Amino acid sequence: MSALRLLVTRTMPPPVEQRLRTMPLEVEFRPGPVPREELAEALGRFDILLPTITDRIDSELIAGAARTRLIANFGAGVEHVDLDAARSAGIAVTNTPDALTDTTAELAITLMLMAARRAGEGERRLRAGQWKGWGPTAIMGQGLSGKLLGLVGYGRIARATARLARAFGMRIACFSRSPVSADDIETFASLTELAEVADVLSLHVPGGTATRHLVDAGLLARMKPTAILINTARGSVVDEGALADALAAGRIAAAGLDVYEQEPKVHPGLLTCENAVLLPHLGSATLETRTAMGMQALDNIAAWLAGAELPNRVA
Ligand code: 8YV
Repeated sequence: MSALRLLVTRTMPPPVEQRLRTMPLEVEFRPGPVPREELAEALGRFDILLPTITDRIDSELIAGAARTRLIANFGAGVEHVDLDAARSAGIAVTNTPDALTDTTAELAITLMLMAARRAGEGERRLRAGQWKGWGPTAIMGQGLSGKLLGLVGYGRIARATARLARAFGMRIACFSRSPVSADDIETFASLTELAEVADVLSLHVPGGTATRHLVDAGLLARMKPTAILINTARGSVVDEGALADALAAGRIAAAGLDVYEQEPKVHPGLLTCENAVLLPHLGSATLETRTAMGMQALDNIAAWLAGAELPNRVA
């Protein structure tokens, strides 16, 4: 019997590639994003795909998937894969939910601190030779201690963010469909009510149609003028044009973003806002975490090869 074939669509951390080479598979490694036509063709040639967020596997591609039976996604978010279409086609889909929890929460806190303390703006000024020296009123930001962190969603990353935020003396509130177990977290029945009182509003919901533009001009208008918006979830959750307008007009104080609606494009209005901290989707970008994510994807593949239950099955 010929070996099962696996396509890895991006370069993986070395330990992940090393382990892959020991698995009973014929593996093809691709260095960069795989163009759509090649991805379509791959679904007819490979039994297993190990894709990332940059590979959009929609219902049209899945309809033509003659060979693929497992999509072992490298990453927690899977809105780039049409899960319903995969289910109907009998293709299993897994993700890597636990590996990146703390790392992404750390990045949410990084963005909060940078936005609150105007760190990016200060650094840009210094590098441009425009720092004229210390002054009692120079580049004044705001502190986090005692402020209210409003979590939108209460999954793993939101809970990890809350844990870190407590160390900064923040109070925590939440709007979530799932029950909130912590005694010190006030829950709100509506997102608008939470947005009205939060000093920092941090997004932790999945992407996709259900959450598209949850943060729009209407919601931004309800936020405090001193509030900070943090997005480490998915770009589609925020209407970027509306956010750029709100930041430029000072309707909210600042935003810290790691994800964008059309990555790697960033709304031009955001690029000119000094009060926007803009990071290039670094949420899970540490060597340890990217390695752990790869290993978790391989654990799912190993389970599938063994005919066992898939540890992180999402479809
Ligand atoms: C990943 C992420 O790096 O896992 C996620 O959902 O957003 C990122 O941190 C990316 O998805 C890799 O596919």
